[in-house]
Amino acid sequence: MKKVLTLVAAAAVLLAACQSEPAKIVAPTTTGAAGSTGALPSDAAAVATERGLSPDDVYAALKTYMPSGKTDPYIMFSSGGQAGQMLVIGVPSMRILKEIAVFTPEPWQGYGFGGSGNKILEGGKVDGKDVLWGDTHHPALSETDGSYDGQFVFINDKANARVAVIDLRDFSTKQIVKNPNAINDHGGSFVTPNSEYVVEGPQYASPIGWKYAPLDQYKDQYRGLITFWAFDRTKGRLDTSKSFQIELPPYWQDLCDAGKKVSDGWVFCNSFNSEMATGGVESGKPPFEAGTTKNDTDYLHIINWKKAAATVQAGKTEMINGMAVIRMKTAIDEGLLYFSPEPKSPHGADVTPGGEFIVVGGKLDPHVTVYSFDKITAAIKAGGLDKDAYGVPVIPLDKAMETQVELGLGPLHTVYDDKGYAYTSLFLDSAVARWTLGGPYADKHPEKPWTLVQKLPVQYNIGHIAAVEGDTATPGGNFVIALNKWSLDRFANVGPLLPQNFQLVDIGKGGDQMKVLYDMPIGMAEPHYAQIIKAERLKPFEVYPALGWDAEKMAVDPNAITTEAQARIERNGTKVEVWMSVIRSHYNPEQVKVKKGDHVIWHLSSLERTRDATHGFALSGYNINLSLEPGKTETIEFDATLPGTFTYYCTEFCSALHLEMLGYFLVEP
Ligand code: K7E
Ligand code: CUA
Repeated sequence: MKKVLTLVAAAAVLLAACQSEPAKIVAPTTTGAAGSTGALPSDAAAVATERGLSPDDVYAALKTYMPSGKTDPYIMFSSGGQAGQMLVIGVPSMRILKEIAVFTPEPWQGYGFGGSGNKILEGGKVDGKDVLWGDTHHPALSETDGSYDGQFVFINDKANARVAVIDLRDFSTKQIVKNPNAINDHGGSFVTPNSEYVVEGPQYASPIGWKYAPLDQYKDQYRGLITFWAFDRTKGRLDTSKSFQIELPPYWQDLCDAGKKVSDGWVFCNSFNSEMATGGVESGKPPFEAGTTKNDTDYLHIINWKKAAATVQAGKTEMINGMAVIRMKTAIDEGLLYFSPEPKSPHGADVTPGGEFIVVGGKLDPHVTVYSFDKITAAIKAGGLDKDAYGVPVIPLDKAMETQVELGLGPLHTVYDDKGYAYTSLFLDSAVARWTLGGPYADKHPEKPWTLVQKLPVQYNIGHIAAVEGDTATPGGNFVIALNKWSLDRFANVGPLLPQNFQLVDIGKGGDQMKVLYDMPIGMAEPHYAQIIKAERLKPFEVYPALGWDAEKMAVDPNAITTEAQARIERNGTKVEVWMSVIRSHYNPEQVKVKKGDHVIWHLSSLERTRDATHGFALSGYNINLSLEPGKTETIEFDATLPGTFTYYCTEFCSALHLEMLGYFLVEP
């Protein structure tokens, strides 16, 4: 007779085993009473023994395994780093669901190979020239009242100061904007609590509008510049005409976070290089790494964006390259810009769920510094503040600080759960620190407020940390993910360039110890930040809502055809226009004949309504490649400069006769 036990009993056995020293996993002797969740076969223990799995390993497997056909409760949107893309990952299974093409052409999605993706990528041109990659850092899901609403996600390109808009109805990029006055960014994207603005904070100071100025004019000519891109939710687009920028001193503004709830209307950014070092190690000056870390403190930037928006309304701006800019002096006079000192090379500024506190990590300090929004506003009201070198009022640290919490070496970023705990990445310690919040969070957990309660080693050099909705007004708990920069000994050797390591961490129900559950190699770039949303908040299309759908405009395309009978070719002088239908398993027409030099406009409409019945369209020799999901229409336009006999064929294995889905494109010399 087969020995069986319920999953619950199995978990109990495993958990008991986990508490003790490494032990062998034994098949339990109880039989019967298999619950509706099914039974665990006795040979599970044999598998564990054969594979050398510890009780902890088996627990981790049970927590992360996703049976075929079941879907994850959480979805992570991760930066795709230097790949310029965005990753979509199921949590806790850690399965990659999609790589969304953003700043870099991507063939599977037909993005940047002749179709509408080309138009979107054009928005990202720098000075009229293609820049076909990006260094993506911080995804920002759109929010309503400080919580994710599942409608859009934004991401920045640090290398070129660009921001992209992805529509979550079809998980594809709709817009890229180039910052007209900044050449790099970092403190973005972050959204204000109702996605009124997408914040793009600056990084390395440079003259506004990418002008030239020698480095000995750094203090006068170089500036920081924070951008507030106005978001039109109905159109799903950033609107430059309603956006604005604020000129800042040339300290290197870093990460930002928007206030929410009690601090709605404010944005907080950390900064480094208040020293205004300009490098020059080659001419005997201190290198940047020394020059930028001389001072004991830098400045937390405290910006009242609602006041800034009113200042723009009142016309107290200067137009620079088509963007309204609030000059630094105006920002100071209007009382919308303040500083407060931050200890030792800060990184990360993370607002607590209710908006009461801002937690700043100090890369060279074992503490995180917790600022109180109440104290900040009281200090501003009291007035009489000293000024920095540029005249910005500075709130003394002791007037703004709630407390400091000693966590360990290299605290960077902080996220939150639903039980009053904060989780901070410790880069130098390679650890996740869990600590208790105070104030209104103190009665959510049993420990003393503002105290470190556990440090979990991770592998290795953790940068960002993500938690389920852990940067919103309504954190979800259950898991955090360590975004580790180094993986060293975690995976099979694939040569000197190693994958990054995303480690899934079980944070339990509050009092339990954190545990690493799963290592996920990211072998395509170095992601920075990620956000995790409850899957139930996402409501994407299954197929495009109507035949002839233009996915860029999110509307029916007037050039679409909706029946095969409408397929045709029309010639007008040297202009040839093709209306092509695409349905299993043929294109119509199957022969397109033009003359060398003709201008070709080619509309392709998928007539499919079946889910997952995607067709491709690859035109040999012309660098054209499209993805035609059910209902989608795409248009390509080109000059037939290369004479010869070409084929176009379907690149998705759509049916048994997929190989027969092709046509001839004849370009007569
Ligand atoms: Cu890598 Cu947020 Cu760009 Cu910190 S940043 S790690
Ligand atoms: Cu259509 Cu293969």
